[in-house]
Amino acid sequence: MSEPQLSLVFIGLGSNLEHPVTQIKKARVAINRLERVQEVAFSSLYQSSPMGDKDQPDYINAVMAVNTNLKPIDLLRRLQQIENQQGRVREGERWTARTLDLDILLYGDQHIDIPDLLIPHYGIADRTFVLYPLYEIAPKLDIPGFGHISDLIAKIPFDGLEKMTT
Ligand code: ROI
Repeated sequence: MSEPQLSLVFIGLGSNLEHPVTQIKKARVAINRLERVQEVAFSSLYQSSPMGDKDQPDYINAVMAVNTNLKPIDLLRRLQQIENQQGRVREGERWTARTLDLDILLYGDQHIDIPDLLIPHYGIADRTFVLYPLYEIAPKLDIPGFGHISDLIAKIPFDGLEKMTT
């Protein structure tokens, strides 16, 4: 049987616990070690104050582009394993601090709505800390159902987001 075709996939990375910059860099290495996943691009790191509960540390975020022929659900399970390896605790955790959050933002031009997985990611169009790093590595992107990334960027000020130099 032939392998499924390669898709270009964008992954959002976020951390605000246990040395967030190190968490993001470790996650990049771990994603690169996955079979059938190759890095295409990696954005700068961005620092921002938390969206949601304000009583938690600032976040570090980045976006990574990879080529993969893993099925979306298989990629999701592998990313969850990496989150768990990096000490993520999954209890009553919505909107609270985390060592590592890996979200599949886009999977080619596919629209996916299955349990555990909604793609494009629901926050893609209005989260500054997702949109700006995504724009940095894919300024010509068309986001299925949302439109061209430059139009989305134009609606969201680069507010409270700090591009890091290291
Ligand atoms: N806030 C910021 N700035 N960055 C995140 O990655 C992030 N992730 C989250 C919530 C708690 C919504 N807030 C965030 O899950």
